[in-house]
Amino acid sequence: HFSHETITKDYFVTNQMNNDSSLNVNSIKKRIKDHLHYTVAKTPRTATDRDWFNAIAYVIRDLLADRWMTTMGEYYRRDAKRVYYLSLEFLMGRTLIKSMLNLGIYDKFCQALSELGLSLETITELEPDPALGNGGLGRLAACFLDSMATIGLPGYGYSIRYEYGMFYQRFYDGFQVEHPDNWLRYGNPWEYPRAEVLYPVHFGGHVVEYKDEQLGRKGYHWKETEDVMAMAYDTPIPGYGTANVNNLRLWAAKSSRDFDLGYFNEGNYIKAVEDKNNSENLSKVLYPDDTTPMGRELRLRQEYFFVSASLQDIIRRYLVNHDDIRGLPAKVAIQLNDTHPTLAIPEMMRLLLDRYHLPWSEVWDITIQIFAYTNHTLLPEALETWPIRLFERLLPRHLQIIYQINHEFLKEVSYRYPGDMDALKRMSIIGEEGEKHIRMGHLAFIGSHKVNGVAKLHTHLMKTTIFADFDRFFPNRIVNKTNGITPRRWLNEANPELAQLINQHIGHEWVTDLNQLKQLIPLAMDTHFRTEFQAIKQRNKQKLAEFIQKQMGLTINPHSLFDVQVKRIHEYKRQLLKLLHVIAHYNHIRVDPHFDRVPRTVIFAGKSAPGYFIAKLIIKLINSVADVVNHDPIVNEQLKVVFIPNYDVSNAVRIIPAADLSEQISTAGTEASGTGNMKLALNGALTIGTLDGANVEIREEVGEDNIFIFGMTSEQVAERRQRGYNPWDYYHGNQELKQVLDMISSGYFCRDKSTIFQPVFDTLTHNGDRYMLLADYADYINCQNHVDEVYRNQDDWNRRAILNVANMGKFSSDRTISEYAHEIWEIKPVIPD
Ligand code: T68
Repeated sequence: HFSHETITKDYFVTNQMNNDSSLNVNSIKKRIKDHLHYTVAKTPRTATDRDWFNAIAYVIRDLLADRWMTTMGEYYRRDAKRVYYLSLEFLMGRTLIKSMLNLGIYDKFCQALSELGLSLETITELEPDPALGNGGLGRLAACFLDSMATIGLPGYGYSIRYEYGMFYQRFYDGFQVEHPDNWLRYGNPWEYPRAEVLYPVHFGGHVVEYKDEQLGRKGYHWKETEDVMAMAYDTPIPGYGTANVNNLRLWAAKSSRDFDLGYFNEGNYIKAVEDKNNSENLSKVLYPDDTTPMGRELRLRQEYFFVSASLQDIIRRYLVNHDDIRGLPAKVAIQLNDTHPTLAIPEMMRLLLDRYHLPWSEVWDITIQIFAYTNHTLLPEALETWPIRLFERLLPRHLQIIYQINHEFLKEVSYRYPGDMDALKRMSIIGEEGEKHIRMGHLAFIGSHKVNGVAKLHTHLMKTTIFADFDRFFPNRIVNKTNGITPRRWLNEANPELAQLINQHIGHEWVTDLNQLKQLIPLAMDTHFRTEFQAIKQRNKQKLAEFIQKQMGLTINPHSLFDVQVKRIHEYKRQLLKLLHVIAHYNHIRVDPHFDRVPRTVIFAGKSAPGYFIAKLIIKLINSVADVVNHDPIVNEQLKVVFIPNYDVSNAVRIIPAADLSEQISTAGTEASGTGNMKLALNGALTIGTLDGANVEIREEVGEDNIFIFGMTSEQVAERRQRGYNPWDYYHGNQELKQVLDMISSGYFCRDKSTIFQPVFDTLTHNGDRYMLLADYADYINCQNHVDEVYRNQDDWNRRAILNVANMGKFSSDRTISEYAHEIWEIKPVIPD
């Protein structure tokens, strides 16, 4: 047994790279020039900046490779239990700076580059930002990899090597337009292709039952399948200040043969190549749907493809130095990041039953011991289901296995609740409403030994709503693991000046032990510290203002309050509520332009799912409001609205350190956790938010005086819904709100197409205002007025901001990962000597 404290104190190894005397500025320069010459095959005279980027990346990759092979060797030698984090998404962000910082070689590289006459800033910007994820769920997986490597846990990421990541967002006439993200166009220096690590993945075909004479029972052959090959690409994942380097293994689909010889011999070359392309399409593109339904066959194929390859690989690794497959749970833990990789459960069953010929009951025990499942949403439409018909066609053997799992499970349920037919119906893996379908959440729950939510409130709501039956049936299976973020990316890298200020006062241990930030608490009372803190925030704001000027041609006032809402565009996150406030504020300015107000810059960023009509219209509305407000001479310096296009990890790193106010305003009970809320608070933004997701715990940590809470609680929301909610009561009851809504519907913000925003008005009124914006409106406006008052006293604002930074220790992903390691995976750090 070990706690997070013991992990960091006993196991943390301080920066080994600093002791590596062979690595000095001159040797770094030589290594870079060598790679430019031999790997890139360019001379300093002919090299482009991108060539230099590649040469530098190869030098760093060499350093990673040494430690990586040592680490893998050590895991093997010690026969360590491993955890495999299965996720359809890893939103890694750029690698160059992160690796330099984690290896402790940043300063030396800066010096070397400058002596080579290169600009690190220019070169950094040439690295594509790998966006193999949608939002919080994918970024959480990336933060977890950083924490596992830093702590020294034997953790592996598994996912798909999408050729195209999250789309690139541009605005045309204020509308979101999606562009393909061809991130591999110039190659990827960080990855190692493993052409020899190749597994077949089967689809389709049919199942033949046979009598196994040896075992004296029935066996099953899955036959005449279509096969796709999965090929591995490895990316080393360095920890901070440690020699541990873990692995992220991504699968690419390759045709099972170059092309169909039959067609080829017939002279039908094109058809032969077409088939090859079709199977390779499997890993072509990431699905850009965040918590919106997506029942497409290719998605199910992606899920199975990646699960099947990963399990074959995990079992192969285990069998290298073990001969009894039944010992698997002692050496392997598998975490399912949402239900997307849930097919791993029936796939594990299939392999153990059909390939290793273990009996059902034993196979089931082994499976449950290995798997754990993380839930990331309660929204009913986002809970994954797949039509039975699709399974019959694509995965017939898995369907059989799922039916049997369900059969055994429902038998238990009916013993426990005799005669309760309704419980059987509610808890079944098979849903019968509409087309018969498989409920992936039920399958994941039943097949796991632990199921977790991602914040206290979320876990509580899991227990009392969507999984209430299951919590009663399997008490103690549901546990909470409040999300976290890596302080390396989100403070040390994103906000180097603040990091340095902190180092000067409390040392740098906080980078791997974020609770150390508590030592800043007394400094919140220190005028001199507050002044320095404010100066850093001011420079960060200045830098963001320059970026906005350069990218968008828009001038903003760097001395205004930066009011930031950055996240996926979704109705439940209520970007519209923020916009209602903006419009109301605008109206006040127009009525009384000379009133002394706190100037504000309202900054939005975020992508919408391409098929999510109303979210896309909200983007257009934000841009239209921005257009009107920013061009109204009466408004002048008092209010600006900015929608920064293409929110990704790189833009997050630019925006977050410059924020004063963090908008976390989802309807209570809808945001599972949020992680942007943590990033913003860690960088000294004050939160305005509802008691939703992790906001509840942020309030606990920073204290209620240092956060602006408004709106209904999740209980009040549930109660209002029960009682019957009528948005028109608020429309008619609040003159200011009515005016704002009428401006939206009347075409005030789009004179040439005056009805275009009617659907936005309708969702908030005729269509019932599902997320109760109108109910929370008045309290939100009051709360924003309070924000302005507090902001007028800059010194006091800074004091509160410092207390936010100082109290964010809990939200390090190191703490989160230590809890998973201890309470779910039962694994320990392994540090090479
Ligand atoms: C987010 N979920 C939660 N989903 O919304 C957020 N969904 O509250 C939480 O903090 C975060 O997960 C981490 O736990 C997502 O980001 C997706 O991106 C997604 C992707 C595909 C399908 C469904």
